[in-house]
Amino acid sequence: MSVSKESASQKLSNKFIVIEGLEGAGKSTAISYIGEWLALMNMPAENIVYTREPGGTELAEKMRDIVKMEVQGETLEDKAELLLLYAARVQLVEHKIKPALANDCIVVGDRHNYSSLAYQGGGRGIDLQLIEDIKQLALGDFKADLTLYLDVEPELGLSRARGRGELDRIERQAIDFFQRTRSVFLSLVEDDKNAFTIDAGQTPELVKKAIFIQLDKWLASLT
Ligand code: T5A
Repeated sequence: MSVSKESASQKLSNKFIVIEGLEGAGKSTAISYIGEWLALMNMPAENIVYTREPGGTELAEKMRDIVKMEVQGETLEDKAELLLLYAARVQLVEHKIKPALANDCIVVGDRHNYSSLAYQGGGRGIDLQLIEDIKQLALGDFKADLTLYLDVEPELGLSRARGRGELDRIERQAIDFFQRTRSVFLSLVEDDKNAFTIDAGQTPELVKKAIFIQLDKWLASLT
């Protein structure tokens, strides 16, 4: 790579990287690889902030609990779910992500806005334009500098997620829910020059290699 490590860490300050993907795509695993790559770039550990969505602040974590919760005799309406996800996102962006970026940190997010378009738009079937309008109201033009989408067949992702423990309310949806979700993820990435697909059906070693290649390319493109 042609960028010196000193200038690499400067270039990476104030950047927001997001990992997206279906359940069991390997997002948590990929985030640990990003941490390794940032260390290779001499990014000080105290300048790296990790977030997850929904959640990441005290109030946003409470909203996450509601999104995941099952209550006897009452279902969470799809639009209520969507609004909770954006409420949690506003808390996270305003209280954690923006302050960290303003403080010269790099933020690495486990999911962000594309998850709502994919799951609530693709999976639940809520109009994508309506979601875009809510996004604009909630976050304005705020968005990730780089999105890495880990693409996996839903069956494979869910079998990995199952191996990790019991499935939650969203994870128990039928397979075609995840197929619709995946297809929105793929079309979002196709239309976004700052988003890239990583084949997450490969071995962890190959996924790591693909992520490093993509991060090196992205870094080289930063001015
Ligand atoms: N949601 C979220 C919405 O509906 N809308 C939104 O706007 C947002 C933000 C979040 C839920 O909320 C929904 C989506 C989700 O349903 P969560 O608990 O955060 O819930 O769930 P996930 O983000 O899906 O997290 P998972 O832990 O299920 O998936 P990961 O992080 O992608 O997977 P990971 O890294 O934990 O790996 C899972 C297992 O697979 C293995 C790992 O070792 C682990 O055991 N693995 C591999 N195995 C083989 N080959 C590889 N390449 C592997 N990579 C990982």
